[in-house]
Amino acid sequence: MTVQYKFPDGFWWGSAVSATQIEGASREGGKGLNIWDYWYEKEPDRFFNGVGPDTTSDFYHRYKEDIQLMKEIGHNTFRFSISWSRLIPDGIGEINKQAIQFYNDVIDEMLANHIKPFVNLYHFDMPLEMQKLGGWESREVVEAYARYAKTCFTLFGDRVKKWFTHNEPIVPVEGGYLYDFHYPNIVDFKKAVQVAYHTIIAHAKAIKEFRSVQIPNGKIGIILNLTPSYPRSSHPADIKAAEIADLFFNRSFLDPAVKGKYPEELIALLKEYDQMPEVEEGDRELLQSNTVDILGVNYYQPRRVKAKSHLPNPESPFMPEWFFDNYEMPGRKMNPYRGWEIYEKGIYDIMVNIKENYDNIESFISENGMGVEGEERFIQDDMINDDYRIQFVKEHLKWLHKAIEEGANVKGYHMWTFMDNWSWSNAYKNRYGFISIDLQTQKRTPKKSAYWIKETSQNNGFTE
Ligand code: BGP
Repeated sequence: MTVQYKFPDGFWWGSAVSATQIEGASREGGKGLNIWDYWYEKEPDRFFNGVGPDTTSDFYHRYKEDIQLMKEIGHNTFRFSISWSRLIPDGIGEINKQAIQFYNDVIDEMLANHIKPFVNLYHFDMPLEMQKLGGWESREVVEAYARYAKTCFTLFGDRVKKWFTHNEPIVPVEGGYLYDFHYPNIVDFKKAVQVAYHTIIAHAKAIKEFRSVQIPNGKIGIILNLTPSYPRSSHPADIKAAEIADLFFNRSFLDPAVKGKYPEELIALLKEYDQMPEVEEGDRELLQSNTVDILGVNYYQPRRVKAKSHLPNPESPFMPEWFFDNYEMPGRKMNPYRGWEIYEKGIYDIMVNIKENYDNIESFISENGMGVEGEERFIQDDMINDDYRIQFVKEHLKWLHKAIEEGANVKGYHMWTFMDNWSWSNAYKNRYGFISIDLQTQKRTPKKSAYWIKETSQNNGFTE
């Protein structure tokens, strides 16, 4: 059969999840609390319909059934995260044997079904005891994380060959320290910079541990949400606004992770506004000598910006938005449920940028997807007919295919997400999965897109 959009041999087809969003069992199996368990206890109203992270999609108990479904829909790879507070309940002390057993079982079950595990170490889920020390504000927590990372490599590295230090590390910075959508709900740019800096130092230390453990054929990377910054116009002020947004939200992690150093322009800007973080001797060398082997790219939406129309209030908290205004492009295509623009070409622009400016490092799409509210509207013959999701994936894959044809070193495409899961404050509002979940019974039912992805992975591509 001739396939119109054919992907390279061995292309990784799969999906991604994170521990807090699917495991449930938040107080079972010896797990310690993390900031989500704690924040929900404190402020349940900040979560959609008051639904918290305690049960989520119950993967902790149903992983066998879920892995069977993954196999059935053609996954050859799957990314999950280890919950730091499950493995080391207080973040630094004793290792929880039940957690070792659980993650061993998940990994073994995946391998027995020919699904390669991609494992991420940190997905927004700071152990509560570590947050009490200041979370990423604290250098002590950086050290604890490096120990946790080493523990994971040692325990699971015989079977797990793809490792990731962080998922979207800019998000806890934005959510927890700038825009009030993650615990600890602080608004303080200088702390945000410190948190971002410590996250990348922790990342480099984990890579150093990884190299010393020496996992045969092992690779380590980071997963970044790259949001291309498009200026409203070619006016120099708009272009400058877009460049600054790019520095803050993309290059702040992309450059140190891939190139081992921060962009000069970012350092100059932070110095000018007296917002530099505290650094320690040896940090620069640490970053330089511990760059990634592989880059995961999460892509959902572009960022459109324009030059500021008004000067910022000098009395207000210093913010990235002191340098640009967000721009609503007329006629933009929206996902109204999530409030995110859909711009498929963005995926291509990111890959061209990585090819041209980041040494064409090995990469893959580690998340892309579409959250839709009220999907039961689309049920026909007991199945959600999510044609909009199939369309969304196709259009993104076409652009990805074009980037690959032009030489981008892209090895796979993972969807967010495998089955409907709990989202950080939206809980189960928007559904993203190939598999739907009935929250009352936890029954899993493949959506139409599950059958589509199965065929696409089997054919290693698709025809329009
Ligand atoms: C990414 C995160 C995921 C996931 C996804 C969808 O930023 O890595 O954890 O949640 O976005 O976003 P949301 O759940 O906020 O709709």
